[in-house]
Amino acid sequence: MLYNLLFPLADVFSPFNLFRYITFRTGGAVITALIISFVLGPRLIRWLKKKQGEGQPIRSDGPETHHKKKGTPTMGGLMILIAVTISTLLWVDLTNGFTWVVLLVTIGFGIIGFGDDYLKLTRRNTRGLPGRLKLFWQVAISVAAAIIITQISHGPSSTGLAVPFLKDALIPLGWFFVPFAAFIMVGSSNAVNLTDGLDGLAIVPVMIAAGCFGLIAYLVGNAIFANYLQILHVPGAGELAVFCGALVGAALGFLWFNAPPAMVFMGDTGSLSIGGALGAVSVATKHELVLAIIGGLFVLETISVIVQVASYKLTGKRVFRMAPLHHHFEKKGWAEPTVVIRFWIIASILALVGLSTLKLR
Ligand code: 57M
Repeated sequence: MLYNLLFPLADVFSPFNLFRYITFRTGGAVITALIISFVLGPRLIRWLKKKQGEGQPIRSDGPETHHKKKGTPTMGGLMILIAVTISTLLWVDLTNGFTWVVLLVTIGFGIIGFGDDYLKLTRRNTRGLPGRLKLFWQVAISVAAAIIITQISHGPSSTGLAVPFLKDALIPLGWFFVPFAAFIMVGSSNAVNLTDGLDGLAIVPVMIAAGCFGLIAYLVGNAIFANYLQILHVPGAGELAVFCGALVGAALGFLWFNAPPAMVFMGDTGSLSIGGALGAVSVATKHELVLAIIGGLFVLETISVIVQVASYKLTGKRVFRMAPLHHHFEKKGWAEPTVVIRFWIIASILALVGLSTLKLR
């Protein structure tokens, strides 16, 4: 909004010329979201504790170390959603279509997650919304977002799949791009959801991925940089750097309260929305497969569940002591912070590999 209001006045007051720069507005978005999180956090946590009484229902069959978490409030994702939305709308060019699509997915998935958390809290169980209902609405929102993205992207790239490490490799998917893109958004949403099972475990890899995709969006949206790096140029995608900046700031702010021992959990309100947001940004910037690398920790956690459930159903035997993967290491006796920090290290290494695809081609 500030861009739309102040940049046109740059002739009158030259410092307003700063608002033309995506880098400046991304920095503003990071700081604004961080401040909102710090100001809102304590108040929201007090309100959630008051409303939720016993807080997040803790499963009895989970790791013994989780039983002490009883009473921790959930739905802390509301702080992330509010900070990201306000900061993005304040600093982004409001005429940018990609931003509105990504906000549609972020808020839409957040509402689904809120419904799930609300039912868990009111019914005092860990079931929440029926899985099929959650999936239906996630698919509906993702398909709508995918169609809009193809409409606002231009040329053959709008329904093509870019392959990392290969220059000019664009696999034409035609209309199949829509279900593929929806799969990316729903998949990344649920992968972050599965990963969010230890204090700080999901939010830092989300922050790392958002930072990486902020850089990717900026480069993809800039014709000169895109040409130099021989990556697909997507006009208008650069504004998503502002959204990613807001997500980084909000995630950093949330981490202050989710650091071990967590004062609040983000809930499905947070995990479904920020996972879907990363998926939507990766689709808009034509870097879907790079998300699988940068968000590789989320992929590993999801694969561990698929392998565990398949093995148990087929052979009656478990591959891991418990899935997702972070619980396996808890069961091996690793302390929770040890698991979390080592998973952060893995996420950081995968992010560097993912960013290398910008140059190695
Ligand atoms: C999402 N939710 C956490 C919190 C967070 C198919 C199966 C793998 C599904 C999976 C499952 O239930 N996933 C749901 C994970 C839960 O966290 C809440 O959920 C939100 C995220 N969606 O924001 O509100 C618990 O995680 C802990 N937590 C923290 N700190 C945090 O910052 O300590 C979360 C955030 C919280 C808290 O204890 O209550 C979760 O783990 O449920 N199921 C599982 O993950 C279960 N695994 C399992 O059943 N494995 C089986 C089969 C099915 C694969 C097996 O290995 O044989 C484990 N989770 C729990 N108990 N809670 C193990 C059993």
